[in-house]
Amino acid sequence: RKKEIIMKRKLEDSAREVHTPQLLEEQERLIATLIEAHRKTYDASYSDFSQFRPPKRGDGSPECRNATNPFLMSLLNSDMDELPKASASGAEAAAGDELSMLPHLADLVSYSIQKVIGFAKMIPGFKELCTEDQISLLKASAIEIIILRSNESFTMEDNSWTCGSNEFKYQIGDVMQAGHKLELLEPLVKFQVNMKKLDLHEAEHVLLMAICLFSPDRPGVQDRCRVEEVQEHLTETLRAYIACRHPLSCKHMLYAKMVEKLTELRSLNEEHSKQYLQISQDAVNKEDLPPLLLEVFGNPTA
Ligand code: 8C9
Repeated sequence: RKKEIIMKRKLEDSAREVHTPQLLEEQERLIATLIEAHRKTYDASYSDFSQFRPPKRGDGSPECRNATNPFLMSLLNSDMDELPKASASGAEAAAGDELSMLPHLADLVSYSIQKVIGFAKMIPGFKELCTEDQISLLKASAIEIIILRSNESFTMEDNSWTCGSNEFKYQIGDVMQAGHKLELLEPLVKFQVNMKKLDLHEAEHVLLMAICLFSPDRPGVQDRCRVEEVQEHLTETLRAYIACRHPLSCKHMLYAKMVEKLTELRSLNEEHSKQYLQISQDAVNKEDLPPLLLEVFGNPTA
């Protein structure tokens, strides 16, 4: 009888271990490190944005977007009776011109790449990789991590990325004025909405970005085993975190849903590569694309 009770208790104990894993001290520390790394590299006041080349938005009217008479248009639409000095190319006058948002968004993306690199360097295990592997991981995941981190500024109120003032509020139309096609931007916004609905904790958000970075199947990665080891450690930590910190009502399938987001990011990434090639060729004025952006996403003229 006594033996039976002891046996029963043992079984219950092991069952509890399976169903409610503990967050190990080491995992707690990892999460704290990642959160700190993110906070150091994500400025939620967006005060740096005023240093980017300014955004230029057309009024959205067909006349403006398809301006065949940019100079006439600018004179008719303003109180000026002289052409602005810097508009010899017509680019200034046609604020609604095809690629008018490109310089600003290119600067935003270049800035974001720098922040992602800073974040990566603070993830335990990243600096221990050889430089070649660090570069391969960053090149492949940069756009995915930017899309993930941008969820913090995304709002479902008007489906925009709102970074402070109206000047730095980005809607689909603004991104189209950087040469991106609606076919790519619709899934991008849908992705943001679905991410927002997951309502992730900060710990889950930063773990997802780290897991995305440490994907062993990226092209060019030499030491796949090391990358996989780190990724498994991160996913184990994420599972444990969800199991013991996330409220029962909403943790249902959360881990699976997060993994699904990584798959969706892959297809956004793939589509992006195609469009990037197009845009970088259209951007006749190559100065529009910062050197870091060309290095990370590729320079077709190099
Ligand atoms: O290759 C790209 C590119 C961008 C501008 C160019 O002039 C040339 C090339 C990036 C393309 C992507 C869209 C395609 C993804 C599938 C880019 C346009 C997207 C952004 C920058 C549009 C605006 C809102 C990717 C992420 C989008 C946004 C990010 C918002 C952020 C604000 C803030 O949360 C970035 C984040 O790092 C923040 C600091």
